[in-house]
Amino acid sequence: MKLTDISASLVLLGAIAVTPAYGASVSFTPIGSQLDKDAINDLEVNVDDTIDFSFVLDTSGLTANLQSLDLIFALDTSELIIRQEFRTDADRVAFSNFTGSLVENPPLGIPTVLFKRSDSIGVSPNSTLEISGATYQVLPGFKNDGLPDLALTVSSAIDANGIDVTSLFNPASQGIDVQPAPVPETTSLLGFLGLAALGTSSLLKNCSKRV
Ligand SMILES: [Ca+2]
Ligand SMILES: [Ca+2]
Repeated sequence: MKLTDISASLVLLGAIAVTPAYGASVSFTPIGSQLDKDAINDLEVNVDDTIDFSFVLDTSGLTANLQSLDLIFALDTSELIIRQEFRTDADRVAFSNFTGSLVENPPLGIPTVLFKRSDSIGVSPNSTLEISGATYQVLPGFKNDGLPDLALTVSSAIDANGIDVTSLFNPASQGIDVQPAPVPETTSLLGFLGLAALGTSSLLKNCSKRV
């Protein structure tokens, strides 16, 4: 996949639901769940919660070693602050070359980094390895806006034969929206307000009787 395709991939993120992976994938946990009507998976959290994420590479279905892997990683730093991010020892062994560079004019409008991994040997097919981990903390003002707060896209994958195997990674993208607990339904909120009003009026009546 070319860099010019990145925008299209990321724009599609919000509409892609996470499906069980039977082939190659790069995915993160927790995957969240569907808590509302927008397509992106959600994670219900509170301010100051810390969330530990684990990022896993699965090379199932490839026919030759994976020698090059480019990942686009976006984080909404207005909702999540980085407490720690690290590569695992397994990742360092598997990919001796590693770079990270900021993507200019990120399509989602949130800080986005292109991480490139490569190695002369790489990772054999049908392997699973945790490549990185991170801890993020929820910032005040986080919201349910149906947009990814954390998004991961496989932008390029090349095997030992020089074949572009990017399309074998499924899903190609994963995202999650951290959000607060749902607010009460409008009807029950109105009911509550009605009861409150009744309570106020009877209180006033009682007061006026005493006067
Ligand atoms: Ca959702
Ligand atoms: Ca959010």
